[in-house]
Amino acid sequence: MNPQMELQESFAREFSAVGDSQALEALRVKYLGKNGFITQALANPRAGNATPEDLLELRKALNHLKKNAGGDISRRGEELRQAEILAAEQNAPQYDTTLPPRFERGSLAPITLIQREVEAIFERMGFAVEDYPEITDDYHCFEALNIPPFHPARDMQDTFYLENGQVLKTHTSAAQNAIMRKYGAPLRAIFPGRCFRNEAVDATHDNTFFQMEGMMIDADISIANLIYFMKTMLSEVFDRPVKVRLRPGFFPFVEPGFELDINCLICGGEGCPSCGHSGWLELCPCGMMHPNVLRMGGIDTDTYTGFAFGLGLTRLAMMKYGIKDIRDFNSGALKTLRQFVG
Ligand code: FA5
Repeated sequence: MNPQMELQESFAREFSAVGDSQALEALRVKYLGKNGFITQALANPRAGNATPEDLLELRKALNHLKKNAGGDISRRGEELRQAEILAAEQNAPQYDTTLPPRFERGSLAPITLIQREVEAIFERMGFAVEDYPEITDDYHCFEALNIPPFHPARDMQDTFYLENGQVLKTHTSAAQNAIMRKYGAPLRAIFPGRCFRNEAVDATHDNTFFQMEGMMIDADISIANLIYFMKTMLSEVFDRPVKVRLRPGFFPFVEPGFELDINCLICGGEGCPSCGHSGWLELCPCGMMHPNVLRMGGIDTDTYTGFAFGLGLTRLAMMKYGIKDIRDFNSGALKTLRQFVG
């Protein structure tokens, strides 16, 4: 028998005995690997005292064998792989998907809870809820709010600048211009959002916190309207009359401007670390929108006036849920957050 016939027979015999991928791979290496029988036979065909024509024929036959063996191996390999996957699936542990989960149940974050509550209150009063990006530009965050470059009011809101010159918004007021341009007057909208400031962190200040801005523009809007909406919102949030105080406050985008403080509900006004020992918590600066801001938003100031407020949503959540330290919100303080599961 010539070497090609011998190899063909022994390959066929061993191939038919293969039962799994490992054995198949071993067979492939044995016949077709670098030192495999067929590879070696092709590299060095020996056929007694064969003529060059015989050797040529032998090479052809060996190449044919190599091609067939390779094809057989890859077809069988695919069959074995499929069978092995099926067997693994059948042997995998079976899960009863109707069983209740064994992991701990989560909850909505306190900020989300308070945000939804305040949104619902304002929606009932006819306000639209708007969204605005966290990354904005200098124009929207400052200039369109009557804060030109180098205005000292910028010092109060040091922020994080991106390499392309954009900024992380320091306050939700950054959306005022875009919303005025989008809707024109008359307008009632609130826009919650995450704000960022480069400032020292303590029990009431974080570098990342939430605000909720509100804006109402119409004919004859006055401070009385502003006070009415603020009081209604706060007494609904706290389910009782809340003591508030208005102080004059300076913000270049309102005139007149106020600071609306609420009596600290954690210490009842006695003074504690949560209110900086003052008994009051600065919650909601507000004021009548500055005519420059209205005009930059495309509003006709002969016909319309408006008020705006910037509610500290994270601080409101602290008051409502008795969370003493603002750092608990972003630090994954499970002891605090677990209270909201239920
Ligand atoms: C502003 O951001 C103005 N844009 C608010 C405004 C809107 C005024 C419309 C007038 C008209 P202020 O920097 O004071 O103002 O922040 C508003 C509220 O956000 C604060 O009262 C406070 O409740 C909250 N706040 C501010 N800085 C922080 C901070 N670092 N951590 C947590 N809450 C903060």
